[in-house]
Amino acid sequence: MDELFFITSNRNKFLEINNMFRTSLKHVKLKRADIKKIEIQSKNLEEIVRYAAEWILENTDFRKPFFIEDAGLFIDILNGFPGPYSHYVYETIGIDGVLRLLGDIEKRDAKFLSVIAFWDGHKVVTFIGEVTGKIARCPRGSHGFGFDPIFIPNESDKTFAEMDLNEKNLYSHRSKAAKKMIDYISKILLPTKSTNSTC
Ligand code: ITT
Repeated sequence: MDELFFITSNRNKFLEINNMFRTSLKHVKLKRADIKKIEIQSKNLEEIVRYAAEWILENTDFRKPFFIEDAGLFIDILNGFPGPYSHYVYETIGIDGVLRLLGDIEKRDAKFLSVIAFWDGHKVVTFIGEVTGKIARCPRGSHGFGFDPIFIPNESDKTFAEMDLNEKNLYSHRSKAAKKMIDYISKILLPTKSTNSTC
């Protein structure tokens, strides 16, 4: 495999994973394709992303190795809301709306989940990444996208938006899912180099 397509409308998501490919999987060129895909209603990101990958295979003639990724912010006190509806919630009530829903509440635990569905040319394989943290009281930082200004991973005092891309990748849900996919590609799909040239 010398090229792999990330099917996404979100340039920031592409940049985050591309950064990992450039250091961990140099000989596979990551490309972005923005193909319209279908999203079913489900609470389960893995179900949503697997269905979308299979839909692409059944309804388009795209047959190069590709993956798609679905992510969401799950807030404990809101029973996991917005979760799979994160895109819609971001577009409608946005960060301010989420902060209003939480008000002054002390319990601000949340997590980001990322699920990648990877078509390896034969089958769809999924990889999951998770990061736990807290919702900040006010937005901070200017990097990243989406809910980055209000998410503080437990291992840091900064919001994701106060981190550059490399630092966010140390903690993020997406980098954890992408690392599993990169390991899978390295072990399963890339030919291993022989270390003994005499046999
Ligand atoms: P594609 O489905 O085309 O890849 P998208 O922007 O819709 O792009 P998702 O469905 O995966 O991406 O994400 C849903 C929303 O969740 C996204 O629009 C953001 O508002 C939020 N989100 C996801 N990952 C995030 C992250 O790493 N940092 C901040 N917000 C994130």
